Amino acid sequence: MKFSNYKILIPALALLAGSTMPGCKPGKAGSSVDADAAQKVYVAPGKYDEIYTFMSGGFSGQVAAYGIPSGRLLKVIPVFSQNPENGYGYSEETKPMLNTSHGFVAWDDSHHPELSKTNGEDDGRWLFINGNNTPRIARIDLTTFKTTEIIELPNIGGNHASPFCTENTEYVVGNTRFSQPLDNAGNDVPIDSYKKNFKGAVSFVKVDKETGGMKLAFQLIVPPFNYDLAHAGKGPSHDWMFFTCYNTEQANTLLEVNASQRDKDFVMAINWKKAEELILAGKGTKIPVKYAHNVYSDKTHSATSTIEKETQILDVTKFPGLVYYMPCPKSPHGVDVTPDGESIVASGKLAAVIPVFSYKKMLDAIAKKAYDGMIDGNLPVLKYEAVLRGEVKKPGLGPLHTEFDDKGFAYTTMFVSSEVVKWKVDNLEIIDRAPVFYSPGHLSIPGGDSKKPYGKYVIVMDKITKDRYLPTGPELSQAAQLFDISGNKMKLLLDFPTIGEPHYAQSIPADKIVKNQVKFFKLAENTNPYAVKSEKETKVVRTGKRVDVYMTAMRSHLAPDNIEGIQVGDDVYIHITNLEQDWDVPHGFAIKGANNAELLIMPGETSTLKWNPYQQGIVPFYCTDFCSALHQEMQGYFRVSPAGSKVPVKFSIGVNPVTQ
Ligand code: K7E
Ligand code: CUA
Repeated sequence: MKFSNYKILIPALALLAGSTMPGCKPGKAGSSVDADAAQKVYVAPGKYDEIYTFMSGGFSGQVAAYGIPSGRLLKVIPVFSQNPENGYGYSEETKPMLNTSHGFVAWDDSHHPELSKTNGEDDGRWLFINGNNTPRIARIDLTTFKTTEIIELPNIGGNHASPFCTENTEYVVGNTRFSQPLDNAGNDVPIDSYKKNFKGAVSFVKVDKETGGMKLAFQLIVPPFNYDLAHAGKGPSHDWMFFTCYNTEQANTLLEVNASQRDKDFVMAINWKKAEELILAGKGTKIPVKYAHNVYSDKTHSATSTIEKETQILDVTKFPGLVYYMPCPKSPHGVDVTPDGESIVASGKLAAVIPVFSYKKMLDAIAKKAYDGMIDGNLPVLKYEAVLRGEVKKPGLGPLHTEFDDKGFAYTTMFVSSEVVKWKVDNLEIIDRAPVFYSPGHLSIPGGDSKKPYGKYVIVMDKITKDRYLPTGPELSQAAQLFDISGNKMKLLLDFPTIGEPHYAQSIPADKIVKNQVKFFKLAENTNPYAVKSEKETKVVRTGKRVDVYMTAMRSHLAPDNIEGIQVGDDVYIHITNLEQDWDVPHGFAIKGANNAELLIMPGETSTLKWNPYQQGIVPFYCTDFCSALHQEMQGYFRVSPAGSKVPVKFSIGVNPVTQ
């Protein structure tokens, strides 16, 4: 979301909210930082941070892991974008991770990291994240910090309301931002036939309890609104999932104006348990689709990509009791469920209040049929007053997202008035507001969307940072701001720039992750077909125009390091096994002039670089990671001869090969 989208809205908002613009564009924060702030974020050299924060990279397509409270960047985890830094999406083993029904798509826009949950609590096993542009959900294994699975979602456009976990990670769920005709339903239609031909589809991806493996279980076909965000119920509301909808006007052009007409849009409530039962009872309809399912193995150290051909759908208009709509002012964005699962908070970007819906009242309204009309004939709209627990009054301008602490408070970001507002969940009274710099999107409290928030900090992610950091030309970084929320008043502690544009982040106490870390891969368990387990096994094999180089890396040499008999026009596959069996000893590999990135090979892993030599000559290669005192010696040469040359294939290390 870019600030420019809001330029037109600001006058409208000012009208809506009266003239009060609390906290709008305050001056520098210098004076509002306490003297002990530095001490609170100082993590001494050699000490660990208390919290991991996983921040989406937005248009970088990746995830960044930070330590909190220091704000130190620990790692960029490549997910949807190729990453030349370690060869993700460049090596033969990882290329299949970025395969889709559209072919190789080496970029995406990632917004919402979601930690896996057990009993509504973050369990530190996996991190899911959405690809917004070419709809996908990825799973990162938090024992290795590697992306190990990506599943594409058919029938949708803009996988934005995604991926949100149910209470025990039974499903990760995603919904469409850009409704569209279903993939195979004769979709060459006029765009202005939107209301008739376009649909939304909610994807329920089943997650295996043991392995985390994902499977597209079913999709619910829903009215063609723009579905923006979601959260699952928990505790009493376990069976339900809540989605914000905007563009309930069903406009297909100039949404800036045409999707801001109605006073209220909706929160859509789906009884996913009931949908699951219907599917199990065989009520789903199988339809042909095409989507990729990519899985990475830590044993073969490679990914496979399978194109799946079918999904099951349920048209919600045919099954009463599945879907209800709660009216929500106005163009709602975030929807968040309180830790007790009793209240649903929806933030209307253009609304002057924050409505808080009651789950109990929703059930009552359903039982009493307190309806305010129907959508598509038989999808009930519940009466606003019947489902409302109350409104947070005068919260500020442009409420977007809410998280919760462990003491009964909620924290909501205000995009337009650039502040975080703290309010009490039980009586909806505002008790504090803090300026942020500037235009916050999401915020993250450790465990803040779970049943058991850890509290202590809130990290607010800001879109605009002009005047906050040393300038870097026209493009300035986005930022995160860390607040101490242990006391009554929020206290700003720290600012730090981020990777890409962070939308959401999730944060978790470090001990839930540290104890499960994989330090290296066991060589004995490496089943990559091109692995070699010792230098003795290294070889170079020509098969027609294909040459396979089976190479090893070990401090401080690559074996073999003199290779001849390569020819112009060959497809050369260099398979490198890192023989090290120790923590933190990767080796790198790069070839002069190769139209590819380097590889970074973890201990015990095998990784393959494809190279097409196009001219004759001597071509050096080397290790790119300063791995030992003799790292600079870790190098070698290829000899490339003309196509059809008589130079035989030869490889060696430690001797000068005889030239013929
Ligand atoms: Cu508010 Cu994509 Cu979750 Cu950005 S979204 S901020
Ligand atoms: Cu291996 Cu440098």
